[in-house]
Amino acid sequence: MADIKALPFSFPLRRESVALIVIDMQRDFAEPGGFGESLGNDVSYVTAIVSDVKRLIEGFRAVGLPVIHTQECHRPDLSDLPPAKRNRGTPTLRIGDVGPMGRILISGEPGTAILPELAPIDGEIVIEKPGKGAFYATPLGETLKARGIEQLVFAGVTTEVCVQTTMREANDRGYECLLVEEATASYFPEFKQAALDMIRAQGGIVGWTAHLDDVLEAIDA
Ligand code: C5J
Repeated sequence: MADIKALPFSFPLRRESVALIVIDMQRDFAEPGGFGESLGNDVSYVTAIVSDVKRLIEGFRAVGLPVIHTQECHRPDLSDLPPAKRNRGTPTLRIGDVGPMGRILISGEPGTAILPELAPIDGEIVIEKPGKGAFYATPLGETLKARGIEQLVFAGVTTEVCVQTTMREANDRGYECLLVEEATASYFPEFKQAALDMIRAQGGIVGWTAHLDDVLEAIDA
């Protein structure tokens, strides 16, 4: 397995300790009528990356490397939803309300599900997370430790919110983090670009960024 061509410099890939983590590729963020659209967002930015996220997931599966999925969601009784999160902004639908795809961002509801094209397969870890970061109030840290995972390759949405928050959490916990440019999206292209730039600035202060083809080539080497 080769190093991955990346910015700000090559990523020192280690087969025995790497996993792909796909953040929140859920119907609620990608499909018309979901939570993302209720906040006034253009969801086509998210649907545009689905084929590249799929290529990345299939690349990891093909060489037997672990794939982890996250879902931003809450308990049906909303006991893990702080009022400050539920009441933020002026969305047409709030978390927990009934929308066209069931209750918004509630565990088990149709809209909360991962897009069918990217659905986890048997044996893959799925982490339900109530926050933007995937380490907060979840078993992710213990799960990674138990499997000896020390490097995380990131994909998913949105770049500057749940992806970047989780990368920062992971970076502070000692993980080496790499974000795949074509496999992440924001509802605001300029925010995606800014997040990529700030992650790899100052010698990779949060982590590395790389292109999809370079990641696929390295894991297959
Ligand atoms: C947001 C996410 N943006 N997955 N969630 O609310 O980035």
